[in-house]
Amino acid sequence: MRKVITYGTFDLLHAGHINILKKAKDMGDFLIVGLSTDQFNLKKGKTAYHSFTHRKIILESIRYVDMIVPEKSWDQKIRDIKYYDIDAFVMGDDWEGKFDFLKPYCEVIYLPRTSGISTSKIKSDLNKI
Ligand code: C2G
Repeated sequence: MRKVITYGTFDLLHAGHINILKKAKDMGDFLIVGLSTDQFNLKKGKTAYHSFTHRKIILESIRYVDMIVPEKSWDQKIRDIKYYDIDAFVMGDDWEGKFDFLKPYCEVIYLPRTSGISTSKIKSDLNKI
């Protein structure tokens, strides 16, 4: 069984999130999502609208997602890849190159982001209403 992992906040879920989750799942048989905790988001300098609990409920309902684990720190990825026996790590290409240190442990794949949509764009557009 080919296992894929990806990480993110997945706040205010939109088509860009769904597209990468679908593409990541299509690269294997089992997709694990490392979902950023609210505490970790503070370290990422972002505050999600939905709590971790709600973002997890929403993500669990997506057909492409097989398992969700909390993302609590920047340095858990190697541990996760070994522990869950991951074959491929997938991220949007806004992260291009940032996770190449994972290459000794699994395939590292950066996929093109879906243009024209982002959680921050949703927030700023709503503020203009
Ligand atoms: N994404 C995308 N297209 C968009 C918006 C987001 O493909 N229009 C992808 C991102 O590239 C990322 C995933 O969707 O791979 C989740 O995006 P975020 O929730 O914004 O995640 P991020 O804050 O980038 O956190 O350790 C990694 C971090 O947790 C990633």
